[in-house]
Amino acid sequence: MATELKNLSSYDPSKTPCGKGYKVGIVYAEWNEEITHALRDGAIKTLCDNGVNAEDITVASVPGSFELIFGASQMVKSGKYDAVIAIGCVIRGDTPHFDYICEGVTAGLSKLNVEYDVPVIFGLITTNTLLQAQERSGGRLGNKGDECAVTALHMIAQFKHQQHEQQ
Ligand code: DLZ
Repeated sequence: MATELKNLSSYDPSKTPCGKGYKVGIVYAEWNEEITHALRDGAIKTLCDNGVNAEDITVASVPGSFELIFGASQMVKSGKYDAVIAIGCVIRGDTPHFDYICEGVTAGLSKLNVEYDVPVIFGLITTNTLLQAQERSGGRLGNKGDECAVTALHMIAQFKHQQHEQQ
């Protein structure tokens, strides 16, 4: 994430689609909850600030980031949502576990994006330190949850109608 150059919370509201009537699923991991709860709350606030009704947002938790794949998959397959935001935080430790989780989640969420017609937004923070994660979850570099929410709105606005026309 080249976020030293871009605050994750900065977006132009005048260029952000209104989310009225959009249905959004959010799945977040409880691992590193200090970070993921802040990301989740940022995403919810930004969706609501841009017109999404609170009752049109469904939130589910999973134990760790690896389970985001299953959680997002269930939401996508339910057919209830126009977009799904997957939120997690993986902090590098002393073992290669970090790499396996990051690669697994990235591949799993990517597969969903290719195989289904519901955009899955990548809200996984992958950092070397807790401080770097804090900086990206409401700290110095903004909140990646905000960025995910705005991305979801753009993806829905861009593709929802096209899909309905194809059906
Ligand atoms: C096991 C593990 C480790 C070491 N680190 C993290 C992490 O930094 N962030 C995270 O979201 N989850 C971590 N996990 C848990 C895995 O994602 C997963 O929940 C377990 O391996 C069980 O499948």
